[in-house]
Amino acid sequence: MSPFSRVSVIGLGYIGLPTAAVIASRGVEVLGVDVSEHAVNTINQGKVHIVEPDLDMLVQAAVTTGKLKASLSPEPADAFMIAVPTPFKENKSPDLSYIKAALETIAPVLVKGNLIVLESTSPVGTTEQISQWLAELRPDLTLPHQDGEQADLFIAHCPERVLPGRVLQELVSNDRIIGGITPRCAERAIELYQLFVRGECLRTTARTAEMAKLTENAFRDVNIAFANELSIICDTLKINVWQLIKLANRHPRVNILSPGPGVGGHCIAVDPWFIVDSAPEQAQIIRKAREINDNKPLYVIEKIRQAADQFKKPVIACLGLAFKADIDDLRESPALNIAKQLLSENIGKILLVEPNIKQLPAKLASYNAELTTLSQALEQANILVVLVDHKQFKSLQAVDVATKVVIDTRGIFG
Ligand code: SAJ
Repeated sequence: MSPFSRVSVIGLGYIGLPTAAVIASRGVEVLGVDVSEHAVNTINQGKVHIVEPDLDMLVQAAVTTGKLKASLSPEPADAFMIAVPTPFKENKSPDLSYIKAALETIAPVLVKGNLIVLESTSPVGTTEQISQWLAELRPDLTLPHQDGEQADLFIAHCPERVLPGRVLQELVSNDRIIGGITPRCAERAIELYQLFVRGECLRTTARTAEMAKLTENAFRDVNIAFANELSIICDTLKINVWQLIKLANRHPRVNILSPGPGVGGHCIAVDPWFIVDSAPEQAQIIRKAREINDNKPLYVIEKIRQAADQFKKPVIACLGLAFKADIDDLRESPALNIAKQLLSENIGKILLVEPNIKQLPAKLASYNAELTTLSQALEQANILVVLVDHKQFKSLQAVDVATKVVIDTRGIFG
């Protein structure tokens, strides 16, 4: 018999809600807890407040069968999964305040034998810190950082690793790294994940699990920085970077990623800073990669300024605002920031094309900007800036843009 008849998920965002719904779909009772009344009410109506393929159907089914409920306040459960944001502060040091607030919320309902799993991407040492915080919040319970395998509570880290746009498949099929403060903590967490994960559950320590997740995203960031640096070098040397990468990637041990207008989203542009913060002297390539990727949007803006200088009345169409292809997610999007900067500079008429959204975000509202269709943009613009490789843009032919100056940051025209 599974020791988990009731699971509570704290934080019902891009990770917590899909996780809660998948566990509920396995017949386990799930209580999701969130601070947002809007999120809680929406979920209890069987609807979703975030966009992710098929999530709406899964949540509706889980709520209809009564297995998934959302609430503003916690209740007792066998396991608590914490999936709250871990942003960084102004000085790029990690902000763990959401984790601390989640612990303060659940502390009163914890009982001996409970498992607490941290899913949020976190700096090394956070899981141990959770154990220390819980010791302060519940002095009547024993914790694994002090009492080891004899402790009343089990605490582990199992970092989320799903790719936005493929969350429901990857939640089930990805291997999971599960790090316990003690080996039994990890074993207990593995039992929980085996309720819904088909991939392998790999046991390690909490610190290694924390570092593994940061390493995965820093690895990708460094590789994207390499591609972005290459694109700037190739501009200088008048070489087509896309053709160059295609050729170099024919080597059996070379696999260069794609340059772009910068790195967006809530993960890759954030997590490497946690490594830099923990080991500032040693983390040299990782820091430099972050800087290179953060500077890429400025380079793109400069290219657009130079193109605009060639026209009396520049009309600049920005193709795409999302942080990557074929999603509606504008969080930390370099494309959105580039568009915002252009609007603020008054360098010409700016047309914004984003087929995946119906309304512009508030961030752009103050500029009197409007969403434009792709065909309107093609009619009106003399400069086209490809910022996202959405499928609608990839179907454009060279003849469609033959009369325009094209700044193609994603290589859709090769
Ligand atoms: N990008 C490029 N060039 C590339 C690949 C990506 O410029 O060749 C850009 C994208 O356009 C985007 C950003 O990088 O702006 C990040 O996109 P992504 O697809 O690389 O990653 P995310 O942020 O959607 O998800 C990542 C994933 N991590 C890895 O692939 C190592 C995912 O598995 C993690 O779960 C997620 O971060 C997370 O939550 O940490």
